[in-house]
Amino acid sequence: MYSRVGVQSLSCAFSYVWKQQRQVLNNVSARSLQSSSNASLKEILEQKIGEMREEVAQVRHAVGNQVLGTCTVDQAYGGMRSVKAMTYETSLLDPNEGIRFRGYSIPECQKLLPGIKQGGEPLPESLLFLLLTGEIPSVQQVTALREELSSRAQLPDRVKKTLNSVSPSLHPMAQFSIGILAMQSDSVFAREYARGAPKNKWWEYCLEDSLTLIARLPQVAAIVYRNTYYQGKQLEADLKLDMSARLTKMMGFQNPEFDELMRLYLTIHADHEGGNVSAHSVRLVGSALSDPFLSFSAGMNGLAGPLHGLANQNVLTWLLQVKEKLGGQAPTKENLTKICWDTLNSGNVIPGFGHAVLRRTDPRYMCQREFALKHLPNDEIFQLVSLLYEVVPKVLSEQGKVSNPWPNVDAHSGTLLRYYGVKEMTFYTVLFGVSRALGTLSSLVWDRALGLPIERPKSVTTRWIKENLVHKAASEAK
Ligand code: AMX
Repeated sequence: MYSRVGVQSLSCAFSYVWKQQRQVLNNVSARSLQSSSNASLKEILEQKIGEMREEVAQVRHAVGNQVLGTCTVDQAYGGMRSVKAMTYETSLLDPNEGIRFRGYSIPECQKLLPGIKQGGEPLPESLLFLLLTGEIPSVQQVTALREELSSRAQLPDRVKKTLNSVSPSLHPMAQFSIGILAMQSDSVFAREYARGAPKNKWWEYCLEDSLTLIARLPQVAAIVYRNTYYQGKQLEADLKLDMSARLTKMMGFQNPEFDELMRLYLTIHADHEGGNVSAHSVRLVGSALSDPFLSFSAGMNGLAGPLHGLANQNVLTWLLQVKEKLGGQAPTKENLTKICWDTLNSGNVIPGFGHAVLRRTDPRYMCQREFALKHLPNDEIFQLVSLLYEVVPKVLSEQGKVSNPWPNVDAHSGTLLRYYGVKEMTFYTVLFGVSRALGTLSSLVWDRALGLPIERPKSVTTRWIKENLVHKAASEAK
């Protein structure tokens, strides 16, 4: 493994908010860095959790009664879009700049997080360390985490049996979720909670379950893949490999370049702050103290929706339809514009474009585009994707409905997977799910560490709104 550059070479183009956030991180890190560069994940977490509990108490003491966000009637009917009503520590999404994991942008993560080779993509295990602790790990620390995960990676036979008994006609995301639920009886959190574990220990049991889940997910995914598309011919897990290479090998691929793509893929899909459907489902279900297996399965059921993670499957389906409609003609801006309008006029969305928070091209799209420019510049589908990048935002802007006409992460991922041989589109969201575990479960550990209570926002009926707001407004207008 190779750690690429020092912390001092961080890009200096940070927004004010991020400078402040980084400062907080640096202050915390400065206190602990000397002792922690070789410290174990758990030791660092123990220290950070103590510090963070204190920090949260101070913040709540100082500004606990200030308004964080408001909610209009339109927002209540409109999916609570942009209502600031929760905290989430592992990542933050800026509408223009995109995601930052613990303060680090994707290009910064690509530079700073240890990978398997010089100049290569970061290891998702490195990102996991960052998400959990807020610290860029040393090579030694990532090696230790890899070993920890490997030691937990073997799937119990009873889980394999459950997965093998499921009909391969079930959507791979449903199979994946069943596989996750089938591991629930291994939950240390559920066992210790039932034994009366004290609240300040819950995060440790949550961490236990989260590491086990993350370690085993590649094999769950690979079994779903082989059962669905390869008549159940499964391949053994090579526990010496990092999780990305282990996953591709168990799926049946032997291509180091594809392993690198998988490292990038599993890194960039990991987390996207707290309000998206998968992250929020994990948080919400976990807040009832359902264990991490139950909580993560709930998140995966949300990820399986076409407006969320399933969009990666739908994008490739749509791209292949576009190709078919071209009927052998070379794609041009003109014929693609017409096809895009046909899609919209038939009442469908253009998958892979738009976002509830982002207002620019998703940096996760950009880093996949850069990967494609480096490794598959002449691929026909990549060239189609490139041309659509010039066409779709114009069409969507002209239509005038969308808040954001730019591509999101899903507009690109399927093209890369297909190039390396994963042609089964219905499987794509499972890979998204393997990655999403890194962020949502790291966050779940912090939820328990910070003692977050059960979530229970207040709802009202339309009648309540009429009685309390409409009638009031009408009588004031008289
Ligand atoms: N194509 C056509 N219409 C779109 C569109 C698209 N790509 N994106 C948004 N719109 C439409 C919406 O359907 C909505 O129409 P309506 O008023 O008739 O219901 C209108 O534009 C306004 O929507 P918005 O405020 O721009 O978006 P949103 O926050 O409600 O939804 C999202 C965001 C992602 C669900 C939406 O952009 C979409 O459906 N995109 C296509 C599916 C997709 O790529 N999803 C993946 C998102 C990333 C992820 O979670 N993995």
